[in-house]
Amino acid sequence: AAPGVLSRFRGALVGSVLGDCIGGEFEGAVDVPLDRVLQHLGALEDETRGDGILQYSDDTAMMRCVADSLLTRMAFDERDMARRFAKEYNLAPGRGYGSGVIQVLRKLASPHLKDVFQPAQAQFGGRGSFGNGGAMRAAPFALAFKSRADVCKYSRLGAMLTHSCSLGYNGAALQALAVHLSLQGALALPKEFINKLISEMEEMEKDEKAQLDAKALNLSEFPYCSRLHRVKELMDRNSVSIEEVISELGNGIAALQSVPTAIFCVLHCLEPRDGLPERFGGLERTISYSLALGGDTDTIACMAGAIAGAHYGIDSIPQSWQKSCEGVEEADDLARRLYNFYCLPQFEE
Ligand code: R7I
Ligand code: MG
Ligand code: MG
Repeated sequence: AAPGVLSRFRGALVGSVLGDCIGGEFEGAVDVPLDRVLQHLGALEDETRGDGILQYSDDTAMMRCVADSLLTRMAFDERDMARRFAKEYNLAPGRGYGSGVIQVLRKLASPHLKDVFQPAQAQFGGRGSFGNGGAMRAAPFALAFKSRADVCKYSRLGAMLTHSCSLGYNGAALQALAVHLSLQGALALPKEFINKLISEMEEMEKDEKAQLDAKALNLSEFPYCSRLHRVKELMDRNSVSIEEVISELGNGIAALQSVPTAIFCVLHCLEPRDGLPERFGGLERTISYSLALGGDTDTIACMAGAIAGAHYGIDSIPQSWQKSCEGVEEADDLARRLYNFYCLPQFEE
């Protein structure tokens, strides 16, 4: 039976934390053989290792800030969210933040700051960051807002607090939309799922700023759309090698090289795959496969984990995996509270 809505909400945030914690092991690795991935996952079943042994990184730290802010303010409040990012960074600066975003987080801590979007705009010579830091924390927007338009609007604004390049904030919107559709069960029809994402991104990438950024960075005119078309082509193929996925879609720290990749991981793992244990369910396959790509593994697994968790629900996630990861209980609690918020009648369209 298809999971219920609450189970999907919990699966989304817990799946996201799991991807971050489990994927951290291989972040930045060039070549990750599948046996090493399976060995790493096998060790999670060892009960002598202790609870919460795998720590979360900036991906989860910032996702929690997003969720906390939306719940406390019961709306998107950019000043509140910015303050939480800055405070979280100050409390735990060693969580593996991107090297550029640190400067933004320091500026956001200033009580004299008038425009909270300004520090992000000063990054990388004034174009802003195209890193995947906006996308990695975007899932809670899909749990807080009902309409597709609101999910897009607020996930983009939330990303703009640190990422003012359109590739950065449009990547965040793509990730939030993928979670939004998955929560609604849209992955039951994978072709329609990818087509919906493409048509949403066509609208987003028509925007003047998006066109200017794409040109300045020497990309095609509709960079996300063209990657999503490649995802679609890869979906149609019987066998795809890891090398092809990396060369067609990327596995890097830029949002463009990681959000479509995470979406592909989910779609590819809807079915059993060679090399992955038969006992694995879809979420386990998705996270294992994301790790085997190497590169920005914590973030790709975190984004894929959120989309997959929203599809398969919380009961698909092994207890041993949940126990091994720091911050799972907190994520589960945030998901339950976001569910209650989502269900409030005054937020009906
Ligand atoms: O995007 P961001 O928050 O980093 C997130 C990543 C995730 O993988 C996390 O797990 C963590 O490891 O970091 O942080 P940014 O510093 O904004 O961007 C990340 C990196 O992307 C930067 O340090 C740059 O190397 C690169 N980058 C750019 N390089 C050149 N020009 C981002 N934008 C640019 C750019 O415009
Ligand atoms: Mg990280
Ligand atoms: Mg990362």
